[in-house]
Parts: sequence; structure tokens; C-alpha cells
Amino acid sequence: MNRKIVKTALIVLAAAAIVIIAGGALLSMLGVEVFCLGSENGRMALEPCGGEAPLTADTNPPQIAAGAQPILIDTDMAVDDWLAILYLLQRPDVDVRAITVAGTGEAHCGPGVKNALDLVALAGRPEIPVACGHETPLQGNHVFPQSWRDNVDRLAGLSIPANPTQPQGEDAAALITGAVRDAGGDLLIITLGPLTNLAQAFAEDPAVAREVKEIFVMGGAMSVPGNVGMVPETGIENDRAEWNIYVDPYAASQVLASGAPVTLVPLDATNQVVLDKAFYDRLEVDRASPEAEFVYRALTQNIGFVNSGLYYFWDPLTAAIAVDQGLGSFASQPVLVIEEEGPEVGAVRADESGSLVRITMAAEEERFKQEFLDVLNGRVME
Ligand SMILES: [Ca+2]
Repeated sequence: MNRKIVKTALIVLAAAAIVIIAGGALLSMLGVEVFCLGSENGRMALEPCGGEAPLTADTNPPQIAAGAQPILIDTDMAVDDWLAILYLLQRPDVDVRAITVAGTGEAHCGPGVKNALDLVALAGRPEIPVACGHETPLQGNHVFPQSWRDNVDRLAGLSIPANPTQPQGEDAAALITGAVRDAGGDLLIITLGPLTNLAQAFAEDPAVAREVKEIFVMGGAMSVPGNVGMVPETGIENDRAEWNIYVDPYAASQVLASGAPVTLVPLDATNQVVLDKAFYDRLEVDRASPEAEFVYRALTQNIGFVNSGLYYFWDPLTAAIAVDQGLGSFASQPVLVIEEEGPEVGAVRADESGSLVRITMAAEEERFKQEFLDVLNGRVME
């Protein structure tokens, strides 16, 4: 009899342990912070599982230098966008004036804006204004894969301190126009997602395009395959288009033809700078700032992608080339965006009747990677 009671109790305990462990793992996967019993100053306390210290804001952000380049970042708040934004905020020769979120990109407007605000606060710049724009393309109905959107909406499961600053009441197009006018012809715009916001701003006031100093666009694939057709879950047959242009080809076409000077950073250049395990290992032992720590944890949460060998520095490379053009080599060429639905929709094609743009053909891989680590860690550039 006693043996039976003991056996039953053991089974109940084992079942309870399985429920607790599996439930914790499930909650973690869903982005819910799971707490474990740990000790703090010798006393028992609840702390995030895994034993990592909470991420805290940078209390020593770089002083913006006199004559720093004013910049607006238009982002779709995916993982590599976070890297690009933190890199730019850590450069003393860059003055990030505003961030606009492309609601047609990977993140949805609500979480994208919240994550952008929290990220600028992490970098010690909580006052930077953030606004979102249209959540549907100006034409067509292309969207990013849902699983990608879910991952970036929940900041890949990371939690960072909330920024008390509220989102801008005005929309992204109005924030772009205001930033262009405030900078008096000196604003550099870096776009890291679909071009919906910029096209909207230029549609509302075409003169704005001619007052922009330059636009750097992460987008397109000239002589290499696109990346839209590489995602099995979507079933899209298209080996020419790159995602940012594919999602809103009309918007991209409008921006290229707007009269603003445009430099594309296409897959031809970004394919040369892979974010692989070797780089992750370098970062693991070189993360002395909150920004570097955040990037390390974001990559850890996406380590499967890093290990795949198909993860690139798309957006951070674009950001770095925009402010350090020696990292790229360029050629000028007239191009068209294919807007017609079909197997090439969203492709950027060389065409004499198109808009003249500058195209980044190659990138300095090792110099970029070292500079990225130096800047992220707050090591002042020589
Ligand atoms: Ca992006």
C-alpha cells in the first residue's frame, strides 16, 4: 500500500515537472518573460530565466559632434534594422533627427513604433521622434511572411526598458517633410524597408524630394538572384525581386523617379558581407556597451538564421555606407522597377528609359565588420 502511494506521488511529481518545464519553454517561445527562482544579494528573488542581467539604457551615449550629418532613418524594424539603428546612434558624426516606421514592412505599426522608441531610449536618445505610415502598399497587396512579422513585432522575445516618450501624433510622411525642411537641404535619408513612407511624403509635396541631400536605399538585386523566391512558406515564384522593393514596387518606382539623388545598396553588395557564426563569436567577446549587448542577444535569439549562412548585414551595411562611403564602390546606371504583376514584379532592371541612380556594386567586408564592432562598442573612430 505504502509503495503504491509513493509510486503515485512520484508520477504526479514527474508530471508536474514536465508541465512546468514545457510550459516555461512554450511561454518563452511566445515571448512571455519566464521567471526563475534565483538569489539576489544572498536573498531569494525572482529573475529572468537564463541568469542574464536585464538590459539597461546607455548612460554614456556619444556627444553629437559639431557639423554632424543630420539623418532620418526609415525602417521596417526587423532584426538587422535594430543593428543599423544602434550603429547610427553610436556614431558621434551622425545626428539622427527622426525615425519613421514602414508599416508595410516586417513589423506592424504598433509594435514597430514601440520597439523603435524603446531602442532609441536604450541608446540614450529617448527624445528622438518616431512615427509610422501606411500599413498597406500604395499599390498592390504584397506582404512579408507572417512568421517573420511575428518575430520582429515581439522584439525576438527580448525585453528592454520602456521609453516614456509618446509616438508622434503626425504620420510618417509629415515627420519626413518636417525633418527635410528643418535640415535646410542637408538631410540624408536612409531607407531600410519598403519605400511606402517616402513615396507618400513626395506624393503629398513633390518639392520635398528636391530638398533631400541624398537617399540611401537598401533594396534591389541587379546581377544576383533576388531573395523573395527563397522563402518556401510563401510559395512565391520570383527569383529577381528583393523584399523591400517587392512589397511596394510602385512606391519604389516613385522614389527613384522623384528627382532626389538615390544610391541603391542592393543584394549584389550585401551578399558580400555575411553575418555568420564567426562574426557572432567576435561579438560575444567584444560587447562592452548596452548597444553591443542588445545586438548580441538579438542575434542569440536568431542563432539558427545566423548559422544558416544566409544571414547578411543588409541594413547595417547600408547605414554604414551612407555615412562612410569608402566602404563601398559605385556605378551609375538608369534603372526601372517592374510594377506589373508576374514572376519579375518588384525587380530593379537596368533600362535606358529609367531613372539614373547610383548603385553600390561591392563592399569592404572586413573593414565594415571591424568598424561596426568599434562603433557599437562606443570606441571613438579615428
Ligand atoms: Ca529592414
